[in-house]
Amino acid sequence: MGSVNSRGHKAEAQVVMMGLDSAGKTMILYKLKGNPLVETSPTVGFNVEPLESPGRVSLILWDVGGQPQLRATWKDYLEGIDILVYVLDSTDEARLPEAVAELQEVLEDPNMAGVPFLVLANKQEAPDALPLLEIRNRLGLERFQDRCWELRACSALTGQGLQEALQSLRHLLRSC
Ligand SMILES: Nc1nc2c(ncn2[C@@H]2O[C@H](COP(=O)(O)OP(=O)(O)OP(=O)(O)O)[C@@H](O)[C@H]2O)c(=O)[nH]1
Ligand SMILES: [Mg+2]
Repeated sequence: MGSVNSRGHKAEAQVVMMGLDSAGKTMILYKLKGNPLVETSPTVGFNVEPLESPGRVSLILWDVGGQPQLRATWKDYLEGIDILVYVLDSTDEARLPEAVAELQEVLEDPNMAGVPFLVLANKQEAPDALPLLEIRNRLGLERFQDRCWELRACSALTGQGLQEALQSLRHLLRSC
């Protein structure tokens, strides 16, 4: 997937965003697009939007619904993927083990071999958000030792950390 420009570099990268329901994927997508949503409803299927950035690789961002009954379809979005963005709800400590288990399952898909990923710890502006360091520990670094990945804090509500997340995406796409 993805077209190639005249210098042989990919001109377009397919970015697939996954994570448990209510993690904030759809809010992130539209905040990045510059059309922030006041309210969202659970995504059934997916949203897809281009993120233009003159002179650089443009990103096609797929936002896939995360409700339990939709997760069996996640593997259908992994063919030809250039990078995975996995969104965590930093306030949902109870479901963090479930979120990590689902990420692990995605990473085991054959289409994910050699594909870098970015974990976004969203809702960081919330007073009850787990700190990034805590999330890093709970993710279990040793699990991903042989992979190219980054972890970033963000808030789709305030926009905090989203530009840095884009920088991480570009860095991972360039160097992995
Ligand atoms: N406090 C806070 N709430 C957020 C943030 N991002 C999203 N939310 C809220 O979390 C809820 C779920 O957001 P969505 O973007 O619909 O979540 P989703 O990951 O797309 O969920 P599915 O489509 O079901 O997979 C909504 O009520 C949002 O307002 C954030 O950064 N901070
Ligand atoms: Mg959604």
